[in-house]
Amino acid sequence: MSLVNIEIQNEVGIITLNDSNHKNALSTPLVYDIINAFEKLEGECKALILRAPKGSKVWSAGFDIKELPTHTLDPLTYTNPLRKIVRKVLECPRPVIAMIEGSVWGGACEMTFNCDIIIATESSTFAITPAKIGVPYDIVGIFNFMKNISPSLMKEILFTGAPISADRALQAGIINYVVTPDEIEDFTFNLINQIKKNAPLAISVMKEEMRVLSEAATLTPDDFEKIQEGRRIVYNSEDYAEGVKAFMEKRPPVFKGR
Ligand code: YXS
Repeated sequence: MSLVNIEIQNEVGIITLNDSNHKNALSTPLVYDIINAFEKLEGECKALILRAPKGSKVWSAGFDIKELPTHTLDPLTYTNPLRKIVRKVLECPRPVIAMIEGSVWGGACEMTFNCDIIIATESSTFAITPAKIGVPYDIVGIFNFMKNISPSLMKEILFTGAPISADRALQAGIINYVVTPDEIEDFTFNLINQIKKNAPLAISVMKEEMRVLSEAATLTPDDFEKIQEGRRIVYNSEDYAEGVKAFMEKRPPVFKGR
């Protein structure tokens, strides 16, 4: 049974994350169901909406912490499901609109912030929590966040792990609109109706141009190796093991800096 609901309304594909038992945590099965939904819809729809069920308190709890590998394994490699779904969103030839209700956590923020347009309700919040769990977020993920978020705000969000409000995200230009829960569906479709009147091929190529240009970053091999060495120290640290263990045991972690 799929963990997402798929429907098409007036040439718009709607993908609803529906694994409420796990707070829509981006587990491998859920991510692969989302990817399959993209592949089913992107050829026959003019835009896609990524959403949770109406009235959700938690849009997505982020990466499935229960899937975080333990010691000596990099938790966020190129083939990791989170990496795959973010690439799918970025490479989808159609506009992908994130329709947010509730709280968005960790890797789910990376997925939603890299959608093309983000519309959230007033009470939505966004939190990126690797520091709370001791996870060495990968350089691609940090790069993806920095496309939309200024360095100082990114550091505040990462270092505190505290949620920011939809209004704060709007002020910072991370998301496009904040509306009421009653408005969000009509508002989203009205925006998409404007897009649908325009040339899909031109939109598709401009989306790809922006993806390619936004990823045109220079990084020396030495710097890359230095960062990977630093990440190896983190995912081999006692703190990383403690962070995951504390989450499982539902208690605050005690980090010792080693
Ligand atoms: O105890 P049971 O078995 O019922 O399971 C609980 C939680 O363990 C589970 N759950 C998760 N399982 C795996 N991965 C998750 N991310 C996750 N979040 C929750 O769902 C069941 C219900 O959770 P509970 O009792 O806490 O529900 P709640 O309504 O009181 O609170 C919902 C949340 C989402 C506010 C709370 O569960 C929470 O704070 N979850 C962790 C959010 C988070 O920090 N996500 C980041 C995941 S790591 C990630 O995305 C990146 C790798 S990184 O860390 O680098 O950003």
